[in-house]
Amino acid sequence: MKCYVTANSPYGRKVRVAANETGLADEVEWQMITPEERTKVIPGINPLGKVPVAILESGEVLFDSPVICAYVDSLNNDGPKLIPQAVGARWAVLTLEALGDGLAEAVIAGSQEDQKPDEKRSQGIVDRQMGKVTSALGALNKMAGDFNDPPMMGEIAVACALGFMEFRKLVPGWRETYPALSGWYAGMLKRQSFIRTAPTTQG
Ligand SMILES: N[C@@H](CCC(=O)N[C@@H](CS)C(=O)NCC(=O)O)C(=O)O
Repeated sequence: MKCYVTANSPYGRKVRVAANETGLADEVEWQMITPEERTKVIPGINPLGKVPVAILESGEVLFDSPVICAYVDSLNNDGPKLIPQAVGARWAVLTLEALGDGLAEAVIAGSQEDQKPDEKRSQGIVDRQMGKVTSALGALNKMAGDFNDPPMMGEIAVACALGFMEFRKLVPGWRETYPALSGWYAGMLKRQSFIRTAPTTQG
């Protein structure tokens, strides 16, 4: 499988962490591209023009990150599953993944709007996205004590979103405001899968 990612995409990081956690990272041909290359190359593969996107040996194209992560997990027959089969646990894991992905989406939308020059920037959009970020952080702080250890797909998505939020410096002081969540996140950052995939450049 070939997988296109950018260095700092929280969604690309999810796939990279999932591949590391399942021991499959070396079996993926990673295509680390710049945002400029993404604009040129990816629309020919994914009509939405977004990464991550994977191309299987068969030529089949997979997107978006929940689909690629589920595919990676389906290849993992030896280690612990990132997405459980059991009905109750499965939907809880996938819903937490959606909350993590939604947090990342609000962080991206909020920071992109915030970076615009004053004459183009909408404070209403920034406030709306920041409202989602704050509400998600509050909910996650309450849930952190019950998170799976080792992490499953939900925890991985949440930690990737938090990593991107810190990288963009969007919520200064969040670690003090949400101590249960930040205590859990500090533990996640020690995992090899997160150390190996940390954001590196301003992309
Ligand atoms: N729901 C998608 C979101 C993917 C996404 O938004 N990727 C961003 C990078 S973080 C992207 O490629 N943006 C380029 C664009 O929107 O044109 C997923 O989970 O993979």
